[in-house]
Amino acid sequence: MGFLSSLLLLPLTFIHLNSAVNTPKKNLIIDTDLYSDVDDAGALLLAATSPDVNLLAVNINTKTTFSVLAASAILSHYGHSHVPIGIPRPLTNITFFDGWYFSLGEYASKTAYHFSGGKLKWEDRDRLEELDDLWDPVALYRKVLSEAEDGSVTIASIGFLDNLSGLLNSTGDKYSSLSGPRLLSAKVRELVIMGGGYPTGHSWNFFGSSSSLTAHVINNWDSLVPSVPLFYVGDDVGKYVLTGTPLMTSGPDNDPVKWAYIWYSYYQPRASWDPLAVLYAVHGLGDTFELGNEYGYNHVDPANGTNTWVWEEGRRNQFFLRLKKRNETVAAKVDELFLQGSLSAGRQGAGRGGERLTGQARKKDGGGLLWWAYLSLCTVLGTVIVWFSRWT
Ligand SMILES: *[C@@H]1O[C@H](CO)[C@@H](O)[C@H](O)[C@H]1NC(C)=O
Ligand SMILES: *[C@@H]1O[C@H](CO)[C@@H](O)[C@H](O)[C@H]1NC(C)=O
Ligand SMILES: *[C@@H]1O[C@H](CO)[C@@H](O)[C@H](O)[C@H]1NC(C)=O
Ligand SMILES: *[C@@H]1O[C@H](CO)[C@@H](O)[C@H](O)[C@H]1NC(C)=O
Ligand SMILES: CC(=O)N[C@H]1CO[C@H](CO)[C@@H](O)[C@@H]1O
Repeated sequence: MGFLSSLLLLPLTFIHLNSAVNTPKKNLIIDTDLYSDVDDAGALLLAATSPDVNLLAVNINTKTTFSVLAASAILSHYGHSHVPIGIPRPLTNITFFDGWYFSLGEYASKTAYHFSGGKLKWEDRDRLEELDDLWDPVALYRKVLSEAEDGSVTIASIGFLDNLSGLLNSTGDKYSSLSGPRLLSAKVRELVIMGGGYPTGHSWNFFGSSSSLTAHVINNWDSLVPSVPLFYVGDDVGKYVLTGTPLMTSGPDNDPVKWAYIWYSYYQPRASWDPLAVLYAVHGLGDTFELGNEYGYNHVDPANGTNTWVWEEGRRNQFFLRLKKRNETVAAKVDELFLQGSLSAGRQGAGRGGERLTGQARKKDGGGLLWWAYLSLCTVLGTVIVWFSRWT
């Protein structure tokens, strides 16, 4: 009876979580390389569907048209068409090709095409740079930060750090008279960075675009923005937390992130580097993470992006995270949030995307139907149990 009743209560818990309206929302800005790995799409799903998040902006740190369009499509599907998007210029038409394993697919252009939506649409792809709705990342950071309440913003950097370097170098403009570092000091409560290895590592997010810009941000942070703590989610944290299977097999057919995972990984689960960084940015340590250090700071080699922890007792502004639970336990939690988020979009009536998918592709799975069958079964069984307990 214990198992049966908890199975029946599960949907009620979901409904309860989704209707919690009184929790103060966390102001979040995401800086993402939504392009080469699909975990950025999973991270956007979490940020866009968490009831605890007020998503202020999404900055892209690759330069391709498809990243912007995919971001717009994903945000629009989850009911966030209003969230502004920034990307550095000039844009390119480059698409990801897995020339390393020859096993991963490309998802950004497909997501952009099949789920086109929001302010930046597939039809506009040749004139994106002319649109007022497409921001320069540094200008967008400065506008959104200047409008936010003091000390209220969390920035989750889940890609390259080039835009943050630009923000640190920025000076007063029409949005704020403050320099980049002063604006950050006034408005930001923490910067969460996915990248690096701890105590030492060689990480794609640190060397993949510009090692020297990564070094500029990380090596100068404590002197430029001493009041804002840095939290690192290293490669090792998410590497063995494999997620995406329930989303791929049981998520609604009209969900762009479900398809992004399928197109990218062909139904194989994927490491959760970026989703875990967003999970920390939203919920803090909780029962999922613990701090790996009490003191010290990160140093990045500007020549090759290799990072090394320097154990200096006097420095207590930077921390790297470790998992507090087993990989499988954390994966189950992320998977539950993926599925819950993707189902919540369907319930809100958002997400009419995916019209361009062929009938054949859509027929592949009936996850949405299964879910409703499950809910109906719960209702019927629940009624039977209530009746039964009255008679005994
Ligand atoms: C991208 O491709 C489109 C055609 O689909 C072309 O019109 C546009 O000029 C290209 N943009 C760049 C930056 O190459
Ligand atoms: C910011 O300034 C530093 C020098 O202080 C420079 O090395 C770096 O390239 C600049 N960042 C950007 C994005 O231009
Ligand atoms: C990066 O450069 C440093 C200093 O030259 C060197 O010690 C380190 O081995 C290099 N790392 C890689 C991965 O090449
Ligand atoms: C996750 O899996 C890796 C590889 O098997 C292992 O080294 C690590 O200890 C595991 N971490 C946790 C928290 O279970
Ligand atoms: C990847 C990239 O080019 N980033 C840019 C972020 O924004 C600053 C300022 O707009 C540019 O200088 C960077 O090049």
